[in-house]
Amino acid sequence: MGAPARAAEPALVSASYGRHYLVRPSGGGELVAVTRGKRTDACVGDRVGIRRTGDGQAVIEQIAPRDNEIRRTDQWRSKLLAANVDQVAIVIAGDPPFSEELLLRILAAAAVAGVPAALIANKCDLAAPHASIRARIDAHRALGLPVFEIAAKGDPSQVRDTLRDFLAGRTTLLVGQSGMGKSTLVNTLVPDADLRTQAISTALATGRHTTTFTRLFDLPESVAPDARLIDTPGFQTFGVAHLSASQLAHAMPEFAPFLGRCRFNDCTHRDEPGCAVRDAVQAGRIDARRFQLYGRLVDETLSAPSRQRP
Ligand SMILES: Nc1nc2c(ncn2[C@@H]2O[C@H](COP(=O)(O)OP(=O)(O)OP(=O)(O)O)[C@@H](O)[C@H]2O)c(=O)[nH]1
Ligand SMILES: [Mg+2]
Ligand SMILES: [Zn+2]
Repeated sequence: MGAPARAAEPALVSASYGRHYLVRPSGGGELVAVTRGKRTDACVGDRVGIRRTGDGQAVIEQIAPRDNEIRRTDQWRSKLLAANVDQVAIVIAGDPPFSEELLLRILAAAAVAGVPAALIANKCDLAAPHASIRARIDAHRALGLPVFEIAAKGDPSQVRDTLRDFLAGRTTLLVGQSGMGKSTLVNTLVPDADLRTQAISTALATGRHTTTFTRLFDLPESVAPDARLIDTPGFQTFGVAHLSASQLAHAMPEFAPFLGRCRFNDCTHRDEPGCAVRDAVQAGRIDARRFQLYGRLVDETLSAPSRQRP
């Protein structure tokens, strides 16, 4: 009989860059870690069991079942953004202009994951660009989405006052296109984030300005109690091929009154006759542009080569 295997040490994944991770053992500190063998499916927010190796590093041995996970699926590849989050904050801005379609894609992924979403409309100090997205901000408010308007580069105390209640007691995943100001916001809310970003850049051998790794930060108690923020790399695509047509339809809040009223039970609300959703679009009760975007997402999901389900 061999010696009994030592129980894995509990830890939280606090950063990921490719196959490299940082983990926080429950006893404190932070270690560089890798997954065992070819496993690459750990992500920030995962509760894991680790084994320390001699060189002050660690191997991730187990991943605990997740409460939720946010993922995107581009053509062939599925990518986990984070797990076990309480909410998703999508950062948008007028300059560079945010994409309505990308926003809808993230909202759908969050809705299907069962994670509440909110919008952070950043760079409100840029008067003309901000005015150019005003109508779209209001449209999302009208759909029931919380929206916070801030200037992450502006007065830090104003940013804190606007976001404190929203962030307190929760783990918030920051997502959005590149250049919207996610990292700037983190730096405003977490005074030593810049330093810690540099430290991890060295540890994980990167050094670019645009964010290349996903990173969890604890907010100082004075900014928001018991709050964590996860900064992520910006993206230019956000595939939703892992979602079904029905999941996508349920992710559209304005479809809700019409779902279940179509002639066919499995209506995808594309070309089917007797579609209550399309009737609602024609009657002006659903925004035609949003419906058109929905159609593109459904086409993508129906033509996905091998639909991967989490
Ligand atoms: N005027 C203005 N500029 C801002 C504001 N917030 C961020 N910026 C600028 O926008 C640019 C992009 O900011 P980042 O914080 O790097 O954006 P990001 O979303 O983290 O980008 P990625 O890491 O590439 O995803 C930088 O030049 C910031 O200085 C703001 O509130 N007002
Ligand atoms: Mg960034
Ligand atoms: Zn229908």
